Amino acid sequence: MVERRAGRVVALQANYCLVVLDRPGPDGQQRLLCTRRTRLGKSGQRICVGDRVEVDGIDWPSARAAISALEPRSSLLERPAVANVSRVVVVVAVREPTLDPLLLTRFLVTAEATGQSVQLVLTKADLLPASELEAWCERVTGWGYPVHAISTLTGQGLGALRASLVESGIAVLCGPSGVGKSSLLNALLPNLELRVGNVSGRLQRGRHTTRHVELFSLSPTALLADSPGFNRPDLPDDPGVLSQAFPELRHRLAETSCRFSNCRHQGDPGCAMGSDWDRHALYGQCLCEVEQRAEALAMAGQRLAGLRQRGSRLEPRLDPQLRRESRRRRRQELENDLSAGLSLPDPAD
Ligand SMILES: Nc1nc2c(ncn2[C@@H]2O[C@H](COP(=O)(O)OP(=O)(O)OP(=O)(O)O)[C@@H](O)[C@H]2O)c(=O)[nH]1
Ligand SMILES: [Mg+2]
Ligand SMILES: [Zn+2]
Repeated sequence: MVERRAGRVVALQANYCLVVLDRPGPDGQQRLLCTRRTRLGKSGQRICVGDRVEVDGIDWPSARAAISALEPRSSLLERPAVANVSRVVVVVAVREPTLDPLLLTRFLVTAEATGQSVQLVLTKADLLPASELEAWCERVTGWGYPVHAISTLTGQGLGALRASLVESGIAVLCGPSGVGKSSLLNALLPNLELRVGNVSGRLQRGRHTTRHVELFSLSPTALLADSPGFNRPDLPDDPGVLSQAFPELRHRLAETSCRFSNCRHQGDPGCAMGSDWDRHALYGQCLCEVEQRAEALAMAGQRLAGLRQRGSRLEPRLDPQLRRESRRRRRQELENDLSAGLSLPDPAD
């Protein structure tokens, strides 16, 4: 009989998945290096860190196996790709690199796309006067996010953060490079010794030290993922999805509605949101980008469908050969008219 075991993917390495089994094997092995069965690839199923899987073909002495089945996911964070997340922890530094509210907002928007709870960690609290730190905490609390201000140098805030992360489930640290995600994991799990890199240059950017997503156990039931930092999270394609990713907007719109159903929530008359909210301008910037991309996509779609925009009308796009033909025909007709004694219209008309 084929031996099958259930487990969870905790890391991806080139073509291999590192799977931790729910129950240890004969000699206590619990971590297996696994390939994927080809039929998994054929059904278009991509395996992510966090996925629940079934393995077979187990070779205990070499701790190898093959993933034969993938369980349905309860949630997915697209970037970094982590399945079955219960909490997304957006991590930004208060300094080095400088805290940019727009970049922070973009990270929060991608985190919201999971539909799971989102919290915020402000790192390097030791680099900012207490009053400025407090002001940041109040500001993001006003956006609707629980926040922990921490320092891995002084230990500030680490106890409270740990308490919030040991709830069962998978939490993911995500944020720009160099903000101290790996340093935080090292502080929470002192035996880990993950590589950290310093920040450099005028903008104090990180060096993309972490290259892979990996899950670590904070408690028997709580897993925490480190992830590679990146600097430009994507926005959704749909303005409606964008508005739902701002808790301030989401909560207001759940209570009351704007006068027009296609309201852009930019403080136009009849907008339930008005313009008197902190992230009004940040929302506007994100919305413009989403709308511009939607427009560019629509134009590309029309071009593919052989249509083009003429003022407010769509008309069939003629292929250049046909257009040349029809221009030649018009010129010919004009010449015929002229030779028949008709005059051209006066250019001043
Ligand atoms: N002053 C100060 N520096 C910190 C703190 N935490 C981390 N650092 C420094 O920040 C730099 C970047 O830390 P990392 O942990 O590598 O950052 P990261 O977010 O994992 O970066 P990537 O892996 O590139 O995404 C290192 O030089 C750390 O020593 C902190 O609390 N205070
Ligand atoms: Mg790192
Ligand atoms: Zn509105």
